[in-house]
Amino acid sequence: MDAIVMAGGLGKRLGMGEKPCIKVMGKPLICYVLDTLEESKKIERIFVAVSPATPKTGTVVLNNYRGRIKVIRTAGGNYVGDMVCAVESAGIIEPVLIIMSDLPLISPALVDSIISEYEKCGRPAMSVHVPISICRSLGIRPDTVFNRNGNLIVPTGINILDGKNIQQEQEDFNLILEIPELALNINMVDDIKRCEDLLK
Ligand SMILES: Nc1nc2c(ncn2[C@@H]2O[C@H](COP(=O)(O)OP(=O)(O)O)[C@@H](O)[C@H]2O)c(=O)[nH]1
Ligand SMILES: [Mg+2]
Repeated sequence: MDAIVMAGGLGKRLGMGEKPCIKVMGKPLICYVLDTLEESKKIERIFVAVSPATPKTGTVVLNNYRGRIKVIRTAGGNYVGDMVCAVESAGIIEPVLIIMSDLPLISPALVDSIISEYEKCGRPAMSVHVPISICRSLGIRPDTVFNRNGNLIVPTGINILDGKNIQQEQEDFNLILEIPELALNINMVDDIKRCEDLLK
C-alpha cells in the first residue's frame, strides 16, 4: 500500500514555524513518521504533501530521503482538498494510507497491523481512533471527539481510503485501538515534552 504524509498545515497552535521541521530529540518531527513508513513491511511508495506554508519541509524530505520519497505540492488551507489532490497527483488508484506528520511515536509494526485490520474490515475506508480514556490518562485535551454508541472516541490522524474513488464519500470503518502512541500528536509546546518522555 502507498502512503501519503500530510505536512502542509500552518502549525499555529505550536507557533514554532514549520511544525514538520521542528526538532524532537534532535531529529525533524516528520522524519519519525517517514522512517517508520520506510520500515513498514506493507508500505510501498511514500509521498509527502507540503503546501506554501511548509517550503522547508519539502527540502528536508528531498535532502534526507533522496529519490525514495516524493514531495507533492498542494495548495494548503484545506486538509481534505489537499488530500484528494495528493492522491490524484500521485496517481494512486488503490487503497492508500493517509497519515499526519505530527505522530512521532507510531511503530512500523503498528502501521502494518492497521493495514491488516483494513484488509479484514470489508469497507472501502477505515479511520483509526483511540478511546478518550487514553487521552485523559496522558493529560491530553483532544481537538475532536465522536460519540459512537455512547463511547467517546478521538480520531488519530490515520486513515485508509480507496484511491480510485477519492472524490466520493466512502463508507468508513472506525478502528478503535487502545494504544497511547496513537493518541500523542504534537500540537502544543507541552506535547513535545510528553513525546520526548515517551521516546526515552
Ligand atoms: N497538505 C496539507 N497538510 C495539512 C493541512 N492541514 C494540516 N495538515 C497537516 O496535517 C497534520 C495534522 O494537522 P494539525 O495538527 O492540525 O497541524 P497544524 O495545522 O500544523 O497544527 C500536520 O502534519 C499538518 O502539517 C492542509 O491544509 N494541507
Ligand atoms: Mg495534530
